[in-house]
Amino acid sequence: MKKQNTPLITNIFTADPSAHVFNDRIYIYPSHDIPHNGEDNDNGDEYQMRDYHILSMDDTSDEVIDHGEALHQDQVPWVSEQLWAPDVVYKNNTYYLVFPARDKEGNFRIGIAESDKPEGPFNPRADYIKGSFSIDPCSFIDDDEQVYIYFGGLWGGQLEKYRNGVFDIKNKEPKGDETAVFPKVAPMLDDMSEFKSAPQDLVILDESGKPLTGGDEDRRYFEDPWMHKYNGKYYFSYSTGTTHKIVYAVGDNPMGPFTYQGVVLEPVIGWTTHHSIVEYHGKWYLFYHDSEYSGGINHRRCVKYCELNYNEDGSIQSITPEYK
Ligand code: FUB
Repeated sequence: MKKQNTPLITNIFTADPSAHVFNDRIYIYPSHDIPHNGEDNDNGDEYQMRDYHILSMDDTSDEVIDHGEALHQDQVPWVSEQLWAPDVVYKNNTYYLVFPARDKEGNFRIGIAESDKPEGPFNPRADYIKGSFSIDPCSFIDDDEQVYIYFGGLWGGQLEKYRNGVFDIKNKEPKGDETAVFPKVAPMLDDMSEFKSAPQDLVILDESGKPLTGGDEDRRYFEDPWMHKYNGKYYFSYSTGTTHKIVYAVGDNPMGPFTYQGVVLEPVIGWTTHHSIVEYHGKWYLFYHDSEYSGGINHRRCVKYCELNYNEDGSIQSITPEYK
């Protein structure tokens, strides 16, 4: 396998890795950062991605394959700009690429593109998923084959502007003791055409059973949802945004509620942090990104990975990125 904690590829900048095992290989579905000299802002305007490249690797060599362009924004009728963090799910003998982008009105939506191969190319649907909004879709398939989409991101991702699925520019991020904005979850219909039911809050509780608050920036959800199962429990992990950590919560039901547990990954170089967790040949791995290779430029990120370990009680051993 490629050396851990080093960029998987450097021919292009990549971020937001969603890793899955298909056909005995690890496939990584990242965003493709475009270098430019524009300024960073809280709206995420610096993240100007226009296409997706799928990567793959296995444990027989240290080669990482860039499979080339798998989907471009010009192919997607409903998209105006910003192809952000994608994910993929395999069902119905089809690989469904689930991705966010701004629609023609400038609001983030979530679309689907299909392929019969894990690396694409992917054929996009003409319209986004009805009732979808915000960013960072994670598509999780449970043991009973039910697919769930988890999504949402604050600030540029517009999540705090929605209440019950309705956008209002006046809605603000909760502060102090106000209940936090939660990520959303929706089950998909079996044919993957639409949400089976309207997106609902994925509630995250503290150790005493109280919903996390907006002021609790070390623990409240910001963006980057990921779901995996370990020893029969559901692990929901995510970025805390302003405090730059990947943290996790555990639950017994994929629709929640979840109880906060601890830190998966301490802050990396760069403002954003984003991850996925995958099992391959009996070991668990964390895929993440940082801006070390570009000298700290927020929108020039590289995807990396490292091993992830559990304690006997099922808790995750926190990882601190090592920089020279
Ligand atoms: O890559 C653009 C955005 O940055 C993603 O949607 C967020 O998760 C953050 O990584």
